[in-house]
Amino acid sequence: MKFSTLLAAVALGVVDVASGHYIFQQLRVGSRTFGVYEHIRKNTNYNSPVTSLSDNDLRCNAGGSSGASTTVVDVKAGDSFAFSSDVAVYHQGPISLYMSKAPGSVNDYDGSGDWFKIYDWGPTFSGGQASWPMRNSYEYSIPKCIKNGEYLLRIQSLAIHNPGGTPQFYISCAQVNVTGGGNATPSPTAKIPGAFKATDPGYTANIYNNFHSYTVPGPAVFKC
Ligand SMILES: *[C@@H]1O[C@H](CO)[C@@H](O)[C@H](O)[C@H]1NC(C)=O
Ligand SMILES: [Cu+2]
Repeated sequence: MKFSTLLAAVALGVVDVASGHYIFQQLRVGSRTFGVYEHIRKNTNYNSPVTSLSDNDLRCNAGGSSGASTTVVDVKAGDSFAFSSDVAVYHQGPISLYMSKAPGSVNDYDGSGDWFKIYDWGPTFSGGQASWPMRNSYEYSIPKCIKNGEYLLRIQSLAIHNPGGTPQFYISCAQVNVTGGGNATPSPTAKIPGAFKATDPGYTANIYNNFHSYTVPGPAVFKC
């Protein structure tokens, strides 16, 4: 690539300049902000994405198949929480939040069970322009109606800034112990991997060309 072409590509965000990207590394629950990787499974791939749609690392990132590196935090159903990243998210694409109930202790849970989605941040279209929710912190609340118990709480940034290239998944999982919940059985659910397909319109979208609508990949959001 000629240097001038490279500069143009960098300006458009088409090329990743550094090998580094970003990682969700900090959790807040209510007014309590925890330390880096406190209650979040520590990944082993620095701040790199997962790019294979069939890899178990899509669940909780590379190195995140167990909770050996961290601990569990009590959360009340309805509590607000937030995931923060080391640097603000700077790749365009949707951000989603998922949960999966551990069959026993969440520390030992590999995320192979059912996942339900609790929230999506997609693009906003205005005046022919799409804007994406790219920021440092993503806040939502634990659904009030879900059952008490231990869960993985997962955030995913699906980076589709490079149309034609392989989309990138930036993922972290927190370990939470829900109290004060209800009796709901969340649906729809999906397995990870499996929830995201190479043919999903939200996976293949070209955000720079005739981009007027967008469907976030994965199951529909569960609402209490
Ligand atoms: C989860 O909360 C329940 C209810 O307070 C408690 O009995 C249990 O020990 C907690 N589990 C963990 C792993 O903290
Ligand atoms: Cu990147």
